[in-house]
Amino acid sequence: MAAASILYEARQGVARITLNRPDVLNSFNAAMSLSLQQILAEVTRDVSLRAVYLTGAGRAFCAGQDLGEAAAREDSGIVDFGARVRNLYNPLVLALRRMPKPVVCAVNGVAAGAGANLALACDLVIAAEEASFLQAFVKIGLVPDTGGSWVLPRLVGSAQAAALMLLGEKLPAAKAQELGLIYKVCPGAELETTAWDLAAQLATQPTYALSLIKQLLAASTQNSLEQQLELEAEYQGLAGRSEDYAEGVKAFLEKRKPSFIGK
Ligand code: T3D
Repeated sequence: MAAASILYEARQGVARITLNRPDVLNSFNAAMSLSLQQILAEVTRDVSLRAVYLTGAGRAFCAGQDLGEAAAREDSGIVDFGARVRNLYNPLVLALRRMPKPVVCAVNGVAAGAGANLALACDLVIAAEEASFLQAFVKIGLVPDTGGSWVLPRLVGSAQAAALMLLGEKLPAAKAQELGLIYKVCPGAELETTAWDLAAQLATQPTYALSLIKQLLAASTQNSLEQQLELEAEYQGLAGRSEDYAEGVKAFLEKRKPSFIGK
């Protein structure tokens, strides 16, 4: 029986998701994308899960599209790449961005093409020192997808984004951190513990406020200052009515650690 292309378990309030096609550097075939879409939809709905941890099995994070599957498809006739991107990759980006809980991505090795941009759709990206990021699309005559052309200029500015997308060169993890592409780098042997501990800690935090913070960050890329100030006021109105706010203030006054329930 074929191994599952996505491994999934729930522990300590964290949904742990592993891309699991290590022989092909966890590259995406259609089945893996559809399976990941289904898991992300379930995790979105499950209020007992308050953080997500995403990583890859073996020595890579994800090498983007499975080029073996692509070659087989091309042999059998014309391929609608637009439809594939709409059906297989765009839903993943939107699910991660709209996930009402924080997503920590542990990039354990090379992240190429759609794999790089899948990582960049997560909220906090931690990479192993030996990991790298690669906008590989141009090397095979494609354009960036999976949100790359949207997120890269916003993270690193248009000059660096242009170089990354037009040259398709490998960017080592340390350089990715220096440019502001990712949150941080750590030794490979410490990646799992560092990223997992962060996800587990986030799962004890005021999840509702975290989800509103994610929405504020997303909206800030489009909004004027006036619009953003108004949105902050609106969301503060919502957060201020949450049970976690009441608990946070009570715990502060009682000089103890808060016990947040995520509502
Ligand atoms: O229809 C659609 O889906 C359109 C959407 C497209 C989105 C995209 O993501 S386009 C970009 C596709 N990805 C790439 O072009 C990356 C291709 N891979 C590489 O450039 C390199 O493999 C890496 C830089 C990622 C890693 O290099 P390295 O030297 O560490 O490993 P390697 O030796 O090249 O690869 C190891 C094995 O994985 C090898 O198989 P083998 O020889 O051991 O049997 C290799 O063929 C396989 N592999 C690596 N990447 C892919 C792959 N197999 C299938 N698809 C891959 N993307």
